[in-house]
Parts: sequence; C-alpha cells; structure tokens
Amino acid sequence: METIGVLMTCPPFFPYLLEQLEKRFTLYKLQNAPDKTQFINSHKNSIRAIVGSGGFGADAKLIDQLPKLEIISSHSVGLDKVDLPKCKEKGIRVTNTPDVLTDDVADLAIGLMLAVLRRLCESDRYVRSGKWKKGVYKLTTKFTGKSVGIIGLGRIGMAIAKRAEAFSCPISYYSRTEKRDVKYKYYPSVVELAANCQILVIACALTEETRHIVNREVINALGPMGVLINIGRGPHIDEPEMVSALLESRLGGAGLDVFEDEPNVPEQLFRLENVVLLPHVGTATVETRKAMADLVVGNLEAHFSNKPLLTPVV
Ligand code: 8YV
Repeated sequence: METIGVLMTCPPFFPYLLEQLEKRFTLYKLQNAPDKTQFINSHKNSIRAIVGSGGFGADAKLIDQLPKLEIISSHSVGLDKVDLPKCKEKGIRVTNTPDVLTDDVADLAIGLMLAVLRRLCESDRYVRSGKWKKGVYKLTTKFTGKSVGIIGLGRIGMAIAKRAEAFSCPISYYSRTEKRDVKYKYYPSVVELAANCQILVIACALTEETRHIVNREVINALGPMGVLINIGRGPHIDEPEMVSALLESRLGGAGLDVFEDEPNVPEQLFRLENVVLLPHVGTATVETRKAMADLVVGNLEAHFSNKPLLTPVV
C-alpha cells in the first residue's frame, strides 16, 4: 500500500522525531530541498500532512499549494507560524504539543530569573577567566520574595506562578479577562502590571494582539530595577526598544530565550552582564522533545486511522 506523504517544514533537527516519522510515512524534508518551489510542485499531490515546529509552520501560500493536505501536526505549543484561519476555511485539521512541555518552559523561566538576578552566567565567566584569584565576585540581587508579574496565565503562566510561589514571590498577572478561579492579583493592562512587579514574564501566545505587547511604555513602567523574562516569542517585545532601555539602564535586566529574528540576536546585548541569552531552548530536553514527537506522530496516526485526535486545535 502506498505510504502517506508528510511534508516536514521544520529543519530535521531531532533524530527521534525523524525516525518515528520515517517508520510510518513518506517524509518530504522541505528544508533540505535546494529549490523549495520545485520540491513542492514535484510532491504536492502526495502530501496529505505537514509536520512543523514553533519556527516553521505553514502559511496560506503553502497550504494553497497542497491540494491533498488534510492535517498539520506541529511539534510545538505555539502555532503563530500556522495560518489557522486558512486551515479552518479549508477544513484542514491542526494539532500541537501542549502540556508535555509546560514544566520545561516554566523551569527555564525560573532559571532565567535566578540567572539574571544572581548573575550566574557572569560569575561562571568570572571563575573561568581567573579573575576570582584577584578578588571576590560582587554582591548580586536576591530572587526569593521578588514580585513576579506574568503576562498570560495559561498552562505555562500558571506553572511559572506555582514555581515562583515556592520562592515566596508575590504573583500578579495580566490577561484579556480576569480569571475567577485564581488567587493572584489581576491587572487589566500590561503597563499597570509592569509598574507593580519587579520581574515581568511573558508567557502568552503570540497573536496580532500580543505582538510587541512589551513596548517602550511597558519597559519604562518596569523600570531600572525591573527584570524582563521572555520564554514566549521574540515578537512579544519591541526588541530595539528593549535594547535601548538596557543600554541606557532604563531596564534593570533581561533573561531571553527567544528573539525577533532567530538565530540573529542584537549584538549590543552581548556585552551586558545583566542580560542572559539562550538559543530558544525552552522545550529542549531529551524527555520533553521525545514526548512532543510522540504527540506529533500520535496525532497523525489517529487522523489517518479515523480515531480522535490527541491534541486538536482546529
Ligand atoms: C520549540 C516552541 O521552539 O513549543 C513551542 O512553541 O517554540 C518550542 O517547542 C520548537 O517548536 C520545537 O520544535
């Protein structure tokens, strides 16, 4: 029987995912194709599914080029690179990988808070450079008890809140509507949240409404003692405004796992000791990426065997 054609729009960066897909499907790796347009034209009538990731989804143009497309299974929780309205219009199903990655991303948010406030990366470099032989490292800033403001109190935001509570951090949040079933202080605007916390964390989905949700006004409200943490998407922040604020000491520090133009990172940040820069590794543990891959494959298997999807979005 002819196997089902699956187009992989993300780089083949995870061997386990590749292995599991290639066992079951005919896999077309778009990122390996020297001529992507010609590649799509050659295989478009064989492709019934797409596997994407946080950074590589399926835009309207690609979706319209695939007449047999039935489902998009994303190796991510974020779907900002998938044209969901187009999928709804064409009856294409969409799945993602929520829950299995929540702990890793929340853990990393706490790790970034500690790393920035206690200068963990800078003090590591201090030892490695031999400077410790000439004197002790300077005093840093306590994390326990600092007020944490969370933009977006979904699964990841809630997991961050619970972790921060264990550090005796007062928690507040912004979301479009106040959540009745939570005990944290709600602020109806991000500016008010920023003005009333010491650590501001971005944990919401990227949409047209949340693009640049952290702008100059929010950054100034967070202020010169404030720390900005981003484990969401780079475009949540007006990046040039953040860079200026850090260079002008209008912002106290930043812990960033995502950037507007990955893998390109503003080089003015490289010399700042109050900034920690990570290469979008929020979900990048062996255990979590395996669990995500199993969901990607499980959703495809469910679709093609007419069983209920495991994590449907559309
Ligand atoms: C990874 C992510 O970047 O879950 C997301 O939205 O951004 C991360 O999981 C990537 O998508 C893993 O393939």
